[in-house]
Amino acid sequence: MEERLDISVGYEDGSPRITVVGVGGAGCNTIGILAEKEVEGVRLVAINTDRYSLASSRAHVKIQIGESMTRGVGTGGDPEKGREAAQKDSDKIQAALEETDVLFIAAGLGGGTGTGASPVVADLARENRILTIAFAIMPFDFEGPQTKKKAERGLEELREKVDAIMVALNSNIKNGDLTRPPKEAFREIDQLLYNAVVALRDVILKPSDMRLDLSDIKAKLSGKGKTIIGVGEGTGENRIEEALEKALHSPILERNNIRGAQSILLHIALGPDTDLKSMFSIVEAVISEAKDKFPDINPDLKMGYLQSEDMEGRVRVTVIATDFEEKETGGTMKEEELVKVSTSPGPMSTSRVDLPEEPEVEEDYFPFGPPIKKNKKKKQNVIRIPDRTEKDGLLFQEGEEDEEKI
Ligand SMILES: Nc1nc2c(ncn2[C@@H]2O[C@H](COP(=O)(O)OP(=O)(O)OP(=O)(O)O)[C@@H](O)[C@H]2O)c(=O)[nH]1
Ligand SMILES: [Mg+2]
Repeated sequence: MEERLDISVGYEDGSPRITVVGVGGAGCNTIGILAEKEVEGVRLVAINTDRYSLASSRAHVKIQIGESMTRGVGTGGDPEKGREAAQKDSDKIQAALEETDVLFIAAGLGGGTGTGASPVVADLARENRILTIAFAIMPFDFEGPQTKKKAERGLEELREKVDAIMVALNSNIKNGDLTRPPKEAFREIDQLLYNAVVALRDVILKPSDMRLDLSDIKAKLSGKGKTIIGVGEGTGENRIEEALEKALHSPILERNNIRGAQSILLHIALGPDTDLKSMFSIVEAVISEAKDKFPDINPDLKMGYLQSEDMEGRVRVTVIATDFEEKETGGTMKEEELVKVSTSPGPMSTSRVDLPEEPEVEEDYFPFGPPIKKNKKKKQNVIRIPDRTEKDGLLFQEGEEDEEKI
């Protein structure tokens, strides 16, 4: 197999360097969305034992590992073989990581290559002091207890070796629209990785009016564990609720809210028609959600924003939430304290991040996993948007608050 190890490939001159590595079958498939959409300024690396999977990859750099052990056909679900294969070819992986500042490792867990080789990639990244974010995809329930066990072990190992981790659940695909073609549904998972990578790239690389840079990202993510990187875009009258809903409540991630997050990085892109008050209502909604059930925490939030003409009528919210407090100390906020936000995009939506509407499903529609409950009613997530800007000019003050329905 022809391997391209030109290490300058994929990056923009003089900018922080982002590398996305896909490991194993699922990892290589998932990074495909970045190649397909021709994301610039990001190096794509495909690592696999399976030469056939690599042949169809459009990554900038392709690395076949463990040829002598697997003869190019995968590990047959053996993580030990996956690990050994990566260790044997660690010099190639090391070369592909050279000069990287931020690394994403995408892998499906439960098989051999992704589960066994991705911790080796994480070790190499750590040795090179690269900020590393893992994007782990957990198997479907129907793949059985052995696969689940392998995946869980792999997840624990990976968690210890990376700075931050996003966990997507294949099983959650069935919470979406079941009448979609399967490829479209799986793409929703790929889209989460895409959103996270592009969000980080844009936050770091694109000029902003109030800018966040690589050191902000490092400070927020280094050694932080569970992470949510959410991006949402809204258009028209309800653009703020729509953008927040999409950024904060992914139906696919293991964690679909930012409650308890003590460290938040927020970037808001807006047009001249979105006013300061609206911008601050986004900040406060994010803080409110983090404090929901965790009234004692005081999230540390760093914000950047970009105002541009081409965002007229639109708002894009990027939230990177980490450092989750797990022990709840309070109840959920009362209904009347919350602004309800429908999960469906508004009629004018041209959003980049197309999350599905909550489907109407019948009990036995999906053939896998535990039976799905009837769900005729559209679920509503809630986001609290308090507003104190007019009253006392203090945005982050504790205490009583008005509420605004926008
Ligand atoms: N979302 C998504 N999940 C996938 C895809 N392919 C596989 N998976 C999931 O990822 C898990 C691991 O599968 P693979 O990535 O094919 O396995 P591998 O890492 O290549 O390991 P071996 O082939 O056993 O060496 C599976 O149990 C599936 O749950 C994919 O294209 N998309
Ligand atoms: Mg494979």
